[in-house]
Amino acid sequence: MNFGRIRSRMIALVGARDAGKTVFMTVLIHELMNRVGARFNASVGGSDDHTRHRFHADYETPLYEEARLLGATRRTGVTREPLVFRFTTQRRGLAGRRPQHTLLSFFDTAGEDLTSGESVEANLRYLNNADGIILLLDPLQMEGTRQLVPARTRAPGRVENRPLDMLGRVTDLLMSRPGAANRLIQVPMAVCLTKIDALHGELDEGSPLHRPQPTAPFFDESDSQDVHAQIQQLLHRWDGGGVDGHVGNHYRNARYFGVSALGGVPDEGNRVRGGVRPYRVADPFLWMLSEFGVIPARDAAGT
Ligand SMILES: Nc1nc2c(ncn2[C@@H]2O[C@H](COP(=O)(O)OP(=O)(O)OP(=O)(O)O)[C@@H](O)[C@H]2O)c(=O)[nH]1
Ligand SMILES: [Mg+2]
Repeated sequence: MNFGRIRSRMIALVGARDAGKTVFMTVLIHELMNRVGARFNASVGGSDDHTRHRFHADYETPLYEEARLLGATRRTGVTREPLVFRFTTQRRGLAGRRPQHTLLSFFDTAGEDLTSGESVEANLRYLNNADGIILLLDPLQMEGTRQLVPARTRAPGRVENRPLDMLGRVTDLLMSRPGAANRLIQVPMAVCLTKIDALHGELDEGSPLHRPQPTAPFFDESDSQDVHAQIQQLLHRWDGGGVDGHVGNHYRNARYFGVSALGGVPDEGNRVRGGVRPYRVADPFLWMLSEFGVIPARDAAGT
């Protein structure tokens, strides 16, 4: 077997405590394995036994078979091992069809590791090697949504959880790379508002976040631009201009997304009633794959 043909990409998942990282990763991978793969005629699976076993036992079974949400991800101490998945598509070339493999490593960071600059330095060095970063922000932690949703829907507010502070720590780390200080950060960054289900009532009728999620076998660029503009507006409404200004001033290639991994608010016992009904969870990931050239991007609304 020629392993030299396998492109390996590392995607890091970061976000403050309770932002929804563990749930997002579980649902994303479950979707990739069960639905999104078919959409792109791709197959997705764990690339080693450690990943296959851990994903099934620690992530998928509790959520999908027991409808139970996992507790907080514990901080590392030792180097965290990523879960590694293989995304395989067919590529047509002169020599006929051949498989194209992309390895994707996911780190499910503990939000606890992001509460101080020091601990970011110590625990998130791997961010410097990421080919893409998915940054999750919990809109329910933002000042502007406090009056909008019942208290039990929200994770307890903690000062060190403030989205802008957390983003600032990640930026500091990325800027400490040699030569990075006086240019925009190059790595693609998907900035996602999670738990969008809880704020459904706050969106205008015509919002792109009310549309059915795209199902065509390409990344829908025009739909994504609409969502980007909507999230930018929501960030200003709920969080002031801080996050948007920070992203614009530090990142060359950032895109906004709105996702719901669960599709509804869990009950008092933090159990998922009525099953997991994700909305747009795969979008940020598909954008990355299109940036990497693994899947095509197209303007569905365009001519
Ligand atoms: N309404 C709603 N709530 C969600 C969703 N995803 C997660 N939550 C809630 O947010 C809580 C935290 O989610 P986790 O995925 O464990 O958060 P995390 O970012 O991994 O947190 P740490 O591991 O502590 O860093 C869950 O227990 C749910 O109550 C969602 O899609 N919708
Ligand atoms: Mg977690």
